[in-house]
Amino acid sequence: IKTKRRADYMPPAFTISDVKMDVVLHPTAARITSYLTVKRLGNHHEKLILDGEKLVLNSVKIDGKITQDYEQTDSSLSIPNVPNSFQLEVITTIDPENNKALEGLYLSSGVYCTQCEAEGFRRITYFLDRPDVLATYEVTLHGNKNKYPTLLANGNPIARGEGDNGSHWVTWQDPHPKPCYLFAMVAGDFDVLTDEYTTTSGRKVALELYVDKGKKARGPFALESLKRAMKWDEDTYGLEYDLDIYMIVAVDFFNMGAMENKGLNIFNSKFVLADQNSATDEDFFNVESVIAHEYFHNWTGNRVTCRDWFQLSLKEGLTVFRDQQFSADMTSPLSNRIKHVRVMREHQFAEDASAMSHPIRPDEVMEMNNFYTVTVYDKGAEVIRMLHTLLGKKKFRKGMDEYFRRHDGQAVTCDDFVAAMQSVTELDLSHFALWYSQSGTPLITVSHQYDETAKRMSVTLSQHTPKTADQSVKRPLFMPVAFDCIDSKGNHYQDDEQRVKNNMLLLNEPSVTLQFSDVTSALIPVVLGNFSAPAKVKNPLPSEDLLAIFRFARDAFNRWDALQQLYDWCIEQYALGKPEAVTASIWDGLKEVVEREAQNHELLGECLVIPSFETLCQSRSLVDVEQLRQARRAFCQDFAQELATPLLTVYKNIHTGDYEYTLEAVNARRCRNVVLNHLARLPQGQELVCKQFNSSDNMTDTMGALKAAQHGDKEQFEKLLASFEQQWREEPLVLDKWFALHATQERDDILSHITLLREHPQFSIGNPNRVRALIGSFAFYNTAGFHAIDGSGYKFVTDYLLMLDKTNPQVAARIVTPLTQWQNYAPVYQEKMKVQLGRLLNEKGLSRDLFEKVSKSLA
Ligand code: B3K
Ligand code: ZN
Repeated sequence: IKTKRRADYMPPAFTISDVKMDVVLHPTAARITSYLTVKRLGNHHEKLILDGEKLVLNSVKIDGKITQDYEQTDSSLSIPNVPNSFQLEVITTIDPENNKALEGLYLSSGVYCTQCEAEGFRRITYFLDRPDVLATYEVTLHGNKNKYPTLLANGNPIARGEGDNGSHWVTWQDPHPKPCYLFAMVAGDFDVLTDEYTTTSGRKVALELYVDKGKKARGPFALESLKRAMKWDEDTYGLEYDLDIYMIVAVDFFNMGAMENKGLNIFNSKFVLADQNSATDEDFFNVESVIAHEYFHNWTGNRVTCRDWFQLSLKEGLTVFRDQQFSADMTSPLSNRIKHVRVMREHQFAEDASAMSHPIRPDEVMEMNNFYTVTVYDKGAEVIRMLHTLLGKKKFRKGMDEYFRRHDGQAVTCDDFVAAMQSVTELDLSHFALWYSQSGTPLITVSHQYDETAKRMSVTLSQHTPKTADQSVKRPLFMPVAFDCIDSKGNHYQDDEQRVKNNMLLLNEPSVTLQFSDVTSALIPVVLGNFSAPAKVKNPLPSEDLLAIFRFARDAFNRWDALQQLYDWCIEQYALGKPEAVTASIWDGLKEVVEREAQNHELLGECLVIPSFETLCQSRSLVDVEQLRQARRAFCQDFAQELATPLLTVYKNIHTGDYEYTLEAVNARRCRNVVLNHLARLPQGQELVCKQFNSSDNMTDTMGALKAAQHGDKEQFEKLLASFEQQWREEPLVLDKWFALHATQERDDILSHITLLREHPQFSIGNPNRVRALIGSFAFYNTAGFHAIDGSGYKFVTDYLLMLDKTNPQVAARIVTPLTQWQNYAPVYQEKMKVQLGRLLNEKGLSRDLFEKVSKSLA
């Protein structure tokens, strides 16, 4: 298996400017005829080498004449002695029904659809399957009229007609040159929701949403979200949609969330279908944000695309940043920011600490699908956010305008993006650009000293990036560190030299020391407001200082974070066997927090969430899983007991009324459910849980009650689970919530329990949503079961992956992630995790996807 390197990039030897395709659908023998306009680039005599996988080749014609002069391998078709400019016709046959990898063209539950990013187009026909080859497409689809009344491809429909034996055909034309990874086609029998959107400049766009028959009522929210996204992109970036029609198709079998194919997005139905009965507030939020994300790709990704796959963050980091901005505008900045930080701390920091560590612009790749990571996406978005912080809103917009002015219609690099930004600012971005090439999580350490006699305070911030599996030498980064200094009464202080400007410190050296003169008491440094850089912070402060930050800091994120740090410290005391270190005054401080913020549902809801086990792991090393898990659990139990009275008051005082999806109502439900989750650990909570479950008129409160119930009486929990299944057994998408809840249970027989659930009529190894819900949830979030000390959890997941890898390597390679993060755990766990990774590595015929992750993690 070959490693591809970023440094080896070469422009293509040929290009393809126009593609005409004729597709005759058939479950096991679909016939693809492609007519390609090919041109040699530059002065050379190389042969034309096209990519192709799992294709049956029927014929090759050059300028209309059949030729046998070609060579075929498993992954390519080479044709020597071609003219400088010619028409190539290739006919291939493929097998969509048996395509269980869900890449290329596949047929699942009666729907044909495609997934071409990153390198799936080569499973449809021979092609230069690389993003720097841009072509216009005209595609004709033929299919049975009854079974597939809907035939879709990118662009606009330009002709349709009837054929023999009950078939029909439609021709689609996409005038915008695009890389083949944005190609899509769909055939099926759907319900359609239609709407219309008029852009600022007056262009009318038809909107069409295709969903499974009978699911129409769950579509409107997605369509409304789309219109909000279109409007927002016009208002915020001046970007309008550029075709007459925008289509979204929801399918049940999909490897990831959604795909931004030009004019024809294909979505996992999980991110389209939503109504109050079947979807939680979180589901609604996700629908809106994924719809927006894919829409925003039309400019950041499609109009300006990537030169090569190493540049993936060019489109993904930027588009995630844009969808985050959008969501913050549609809902609220604080809860959004906290959401992103949780992803960074739980998942991205863990990736950096593992053998899969890579920069947001990777240098080496075996299987591209393995690099759709939290690093490329979420850390990538954090890097863009820092640029936004450094340049300010106005200049950032100017830089974006310049980026589109320079590169519309091109396939470019991350350097091109930074250069466009550089052109609008005096700030030298050359040091900043290190964020693209250096992997790892920087640690900012804060130390401070107060000199009582001199009445001087000094605060030192130093940065250090620990070496990672992929890079041993690290340099200091350039980062904006939001900084504030307060005293215990809440007064704010400015440093003598005014190195902190507008609460922002630009850290570009290994360390910097700030001086504060004429201060009459020690000050409290408040660091990394709004999570201004993707870094870890070590700023050990006593609990009273953390509570003071919560009370007085200007930055809401800092306030939330101070409590997170306090919880983390408390749990550590429990782990050290000193729970009494969490004194009555700390509990009192926490009670006060609840009482004082009782009306602020958004902040309180977030502040009452105890850091997850995974987040706790990131501030520790060689974690003794069992010890930390027990400590966290014991702390949660005491938390509920100590705070019972104020929590109960909050719960009772939040009246959510009839279901509405509004910001206020979402925050109220969220706060109430977080509180219920604590109360459920107490005898007096059982009734509340039951009552909420039975009286709920929406999925948010139903799931809130169900999740809370797992902390209380086991029998009652089982009862509620059973009643949930009764109600939703015909709705696999809803049942996924139930599968996931089962999979994360702490119970001694968890493995046989999951084995039993695999036999559930709605479970299927062929459906990625089911597999992620049951097996993925276990591997990622069932701390007790996955990390069982006898290694049985690791073995269980590995056994499953060995099976899954045979059909769907992409999904298998995602679920292996927790195993590859063995470095974080104590040696007893490490050894057992590595045994299972070894089993995977020894497997004959292991996919490239799994091989890359497993071999790297054992290297
Ligand atoms: N660009 C796609 C992801 C493709 C993943 C390929 N394995 C969805 C998105 O990021 O919008
Ligand atoms: Zn994306």
